[in-house]
Amino acid sequence: MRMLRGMCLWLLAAMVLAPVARAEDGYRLWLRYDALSAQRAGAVAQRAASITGPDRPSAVVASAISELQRGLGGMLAREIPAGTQISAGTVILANPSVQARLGIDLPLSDLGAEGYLLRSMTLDGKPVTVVAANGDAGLLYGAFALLEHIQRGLPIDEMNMRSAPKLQLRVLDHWDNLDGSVERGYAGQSIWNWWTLPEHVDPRLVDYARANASIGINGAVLNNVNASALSLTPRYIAKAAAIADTLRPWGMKVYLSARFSAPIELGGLDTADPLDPEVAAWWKAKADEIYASIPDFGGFLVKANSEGQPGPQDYHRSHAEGANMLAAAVAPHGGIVMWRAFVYSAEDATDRAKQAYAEFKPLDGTFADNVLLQVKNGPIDFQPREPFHPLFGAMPETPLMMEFQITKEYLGQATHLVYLGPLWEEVLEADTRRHGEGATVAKVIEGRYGAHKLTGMAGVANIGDDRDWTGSTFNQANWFAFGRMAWNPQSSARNIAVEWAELTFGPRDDVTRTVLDMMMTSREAVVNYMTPLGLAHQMATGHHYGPGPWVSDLGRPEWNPAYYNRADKDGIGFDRTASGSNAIAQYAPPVAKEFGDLAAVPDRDLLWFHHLAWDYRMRSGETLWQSLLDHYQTGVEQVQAMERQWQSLKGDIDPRRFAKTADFLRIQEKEAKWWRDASVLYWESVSGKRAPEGYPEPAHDLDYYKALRFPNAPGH
Ligand code: BDP
Repeated sequence: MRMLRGMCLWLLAAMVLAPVARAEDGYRLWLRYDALSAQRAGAVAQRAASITGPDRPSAVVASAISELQRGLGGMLAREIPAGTQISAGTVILANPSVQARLGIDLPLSDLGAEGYLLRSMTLDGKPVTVVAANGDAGLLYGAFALLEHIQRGLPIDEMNMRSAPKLQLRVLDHWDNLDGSVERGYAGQSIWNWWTLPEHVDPRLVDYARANASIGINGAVLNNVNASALSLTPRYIAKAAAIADTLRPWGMKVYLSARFSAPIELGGLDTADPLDPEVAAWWKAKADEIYASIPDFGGFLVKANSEGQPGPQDYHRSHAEGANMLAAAVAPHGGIVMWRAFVYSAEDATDRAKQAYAEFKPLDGTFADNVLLQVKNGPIDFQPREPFHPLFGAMPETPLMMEFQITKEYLGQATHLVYLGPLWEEVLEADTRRHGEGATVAKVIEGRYGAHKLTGMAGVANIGDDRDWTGSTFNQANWFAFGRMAWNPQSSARNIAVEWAELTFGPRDDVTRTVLDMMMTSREAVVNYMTPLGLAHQMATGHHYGPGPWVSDLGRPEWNPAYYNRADKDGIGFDRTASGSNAIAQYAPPVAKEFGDLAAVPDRDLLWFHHLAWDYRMRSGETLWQSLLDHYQTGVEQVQAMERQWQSLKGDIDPRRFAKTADFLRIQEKEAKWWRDASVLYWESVSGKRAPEGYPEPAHDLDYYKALRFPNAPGH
């Protein structure tokens, strides 16, 4: 007993004396700013230990200063003074007038308003670090770049870096509903505390804005594309304005998804016809009202005539007529409209993959100057793999904005570890062949081929009120990578993964190598165990979580996995060549030729474009059947390898983040097997083929998998 008491006292003393390490729960994302080693801190302090900047810092510059104080303060474990003094180790935030005052003249002409330059210099014999930019946002982004550089352990005494965004609008689309739920959200509830806004703004929103600013994101659409008209009422405009006030000092604008029928629902009109003068006037007044509360309101995002949403076609008007009417309402205030190209119709029996192109291509050149067409990366819907959307490159007179999905609706949602960088890179690197060779999707969205001015990228956010924001540590990498790709669509997914890993787990080569390897395999793994060889949309109904290749009884044909796999006794795959839906004809001729030719089409897109016999001989010499089986099994093995790799980091990663990832990888392994077994059983049942001896035995029979239901799956 005495001994026990002695031990307790000792424990208590140890707890009081030793600072209790803060549990690493992922909240800090990649902005961790942990204390550096004494040696490193000493070196950093010689270049970055105090701050000065413009005489009267704007709110955005004040954010840059506060972030430098927070970041350097954490890493150097001391207070970081900010003032007018320049001494050895001052970080100088230099806009053109600060430069003029100090007699420095760094070349800023190609940096635009948001680009920055970082330079180690000596001023009056004092070593300093200059963050130079034309505008406040550039100073903010430069401050974050400096902090990142230090966090990654890179030398700071010979810095000479410059960077400017290649796209103007770098926007998160939140599919958040006003009741706090998030469509396709797997990280908890919405971070917008709609109910208590505007009086109470959750301080978490500042951290949200910081995180976005750190990766160059400059806008957020606050509400779901399946929009409620309520978000346009005075009550909700006031709430949005409070959010805008919170995000503005971090260089971010807010946007709203607009419900096209709002003039009826809110305005009491009996039509929402875009050519009706009363309708146009209603929207104009609505825009004026919004701008009175949010002077820098970004504009509207619109999902129209898609999946039951109202739109101009309800009045036999075109998408352009609808978009242009809204564009006219926001134009006097400098606002824009992001009009989504994600449309397919219930009445139209055409291959769904063809419908958006068919709808929008003829409208090229008819949109107002302040409209961007927001196009999903592939022609169907955020699948683990799709070929690039044929609209890219096909509408030279219209600014096309990329829409990626950061939340992993069809890729295992929050639990599966899938780094999306390689998926996005694959699309951005794809050569549209529309403007000669090398006209990649990246260059198309950078606006290289048209006279239009606007450029942008949107990412459907994976953020919720979970403590770690995104439901898992590795999902944070997708938010991070989106920001990087939106800043520069020609970024390398691998480099981004390295940056993220170093910031997230600390710059340790062995850890980074392992994490990088896991990340770079993860996307191919999910393709292998869910939808190999160009299959798509095999997910079960509604929640889109597990496998459902057998589903064929839904209200609309193109909602059914069976519509996409077309599997029967004779073969599998969707014929999109000239003998089938001829969707390939929507691509530039050299691309169409490649996709249409069995000798040229990449294996990864094979069944997207071709319907083939189960015994079709692949280039590898295997039959298609054998190849499919191999891919499913490879996917499972890749997940198992990720698990082993992660376990090898035990002790190198803080316990909480380690354990959660380990648990999630176990779930992923179990579910990868589920995908393999359910899919293979179903293909066996339609083809009459059997997996060879030695192939993993499924844990259950097909009926078992068919009977699984998940009424409470999140995000649905
Ligand atoms: C699909 C989602 C659905 C979205 C739709 C969209 O399943 O929840 O509303 O896309 O992008 O992927 O509008």
